[in-house]
Amino acid sequence: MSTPSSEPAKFDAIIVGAGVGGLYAIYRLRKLGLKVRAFEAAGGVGGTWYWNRYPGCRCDVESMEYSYSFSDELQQEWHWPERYGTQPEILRYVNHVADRFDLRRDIEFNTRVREAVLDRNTNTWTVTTDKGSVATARFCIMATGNLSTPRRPNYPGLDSFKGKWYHTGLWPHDGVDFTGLRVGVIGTGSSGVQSIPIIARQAKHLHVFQRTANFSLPARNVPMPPDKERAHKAEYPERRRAAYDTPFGIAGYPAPVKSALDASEAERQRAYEAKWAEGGSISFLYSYTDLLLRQEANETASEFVRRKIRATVKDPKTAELLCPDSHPIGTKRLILDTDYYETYNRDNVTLVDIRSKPIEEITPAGLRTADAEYALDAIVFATGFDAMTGAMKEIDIRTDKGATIEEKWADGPRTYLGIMMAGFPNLFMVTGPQSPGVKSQMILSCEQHVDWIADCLQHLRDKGLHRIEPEKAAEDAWVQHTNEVADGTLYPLANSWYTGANIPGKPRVFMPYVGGVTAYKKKCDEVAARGYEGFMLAV
Ligand code: N01
Repeated sequence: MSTPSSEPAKFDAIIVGAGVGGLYAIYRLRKLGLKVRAFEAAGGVGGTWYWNRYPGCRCDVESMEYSYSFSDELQQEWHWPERYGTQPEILRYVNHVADRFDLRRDIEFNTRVREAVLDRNTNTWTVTTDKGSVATARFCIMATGNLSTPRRPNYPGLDSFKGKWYHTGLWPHDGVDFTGLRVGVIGTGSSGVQSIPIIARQAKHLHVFQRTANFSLPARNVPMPPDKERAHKAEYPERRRAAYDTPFGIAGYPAPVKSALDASEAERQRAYEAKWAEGGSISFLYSYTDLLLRQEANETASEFVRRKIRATVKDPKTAELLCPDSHPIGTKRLILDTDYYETYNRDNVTLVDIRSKPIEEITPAGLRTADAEYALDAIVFATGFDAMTGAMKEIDIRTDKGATIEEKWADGPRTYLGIMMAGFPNLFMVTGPQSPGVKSQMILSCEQHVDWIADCLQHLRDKGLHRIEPEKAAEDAWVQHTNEVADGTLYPLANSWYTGANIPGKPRVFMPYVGGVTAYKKKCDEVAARGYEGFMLAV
């Protein structure tokens, strides 16, 4: 890599991020014979699984599915010890992949990309890092992740806090021992819900500060049954293919055939009970065809879970506070937990409602809400991320014609297929906004995008072309289509990170594509088959 005073290092493609998507991009582009360089802010590979080391962190997609499909030897040889992978196990797997395919030699770790600037005359991206080093490439691939920009609320007084504070998305590598401490967890999304039961077992007392109650289902994690693993591996290639023919990119769940409103109350209860006992979110949301489409149908499932909460949590006031009433079930990321609601039956756990009595400040001794003071030795911010657009917007992405990402996405993201943006040629995104990424099995979506990008680069090379850029009309149509699809569902009703509602001042736009993996992949394949329809290709 060059220093500021020397000539920029030259590559064919620069990849930003060495998470699941970035690693596969290195592998795939290298196979095309391209000279690639990846920059990674972390000290190691793994992206989200590198940073999110909070207690209880575990994937909510089953481990036999949540893994790469590109190498049959890899998927046959790797053994997942549990139904759902833990963070350490997934990180071990990603490291294994990096070693097995010798990917590290093309990655510069502990290096954050600050700026990416296009020269349209030469079709060259110049990337500058926080080390001041500079590299150039014809193509730039943003594998920057959807949940990689942690955010905590801007409460006054944090600097004065005498205890220690943490963010779940930036957890210390050597862990945290909460034994004997008075701990406050702020936030009850997936990260809070997964960590709260474990922190409660260590802490002297745990206060959970909840602004919005969320729906959570039991994960029912178990050691991997050997017969299940054998059966899955025997059919791996077919199952991987079948996954693309499902809405969420996950095979093995029979598609629903009936509206919830066409079932009797007793039939619905039986169906929901069976799914509750089975564990997992896809299975539950697949109970009926219209749980994410019609509020009345959704309410039958929402109320089923509320009844479970009331039956589990002994203190009725706490139970009521934990019952979500602000959004239909599934319209925020449906959480999977182990003993979450049960944790509120412990004597050392107190739920605090900060919707009616917000946190006003952090004090030297803890925090103060509108009506009380809480003495704390440690505060855990489980407050989420500037999702989907945050990581890209932290980089100063611009062209010599004056286009900037800041301006381009001022009113929300605009992309064609979630892969490229008009005005920013040769800049690709892996699972960008307006693609199904976060609403699918992420590794499958990363592979799909990287394969599409690699095929596109091959096509350009075969035709002697050097530039690709979406037509503005194609982008406008895709943005409109994405919005229309979302508006036909219940998703926009929730104040979620899908809509940017969790970040003050962020434009409220529903960002993922929820038309399903099948329809999306078909569209991407058709676009490519028609000579990259909707894109301008040039020498
Ligand atoms: O973040 P979140 P997360 N004052 O945004 C609260 C993936 N993930 O890190 O809802 C007070 O969901 C906020 O309250 P509200 C998964 O896709 C996956 O938990 O905005 N509270 C909410 O309760 C997930 O969806 C896994 O009212 C504030 C919480 O903090 C995504 O990452 C595990 C606040 C944030 O919840 C993000 O999950 C973990 C404020 N100012 C994460 N600001 C698995 O695979 C925010 N909150 C299982």
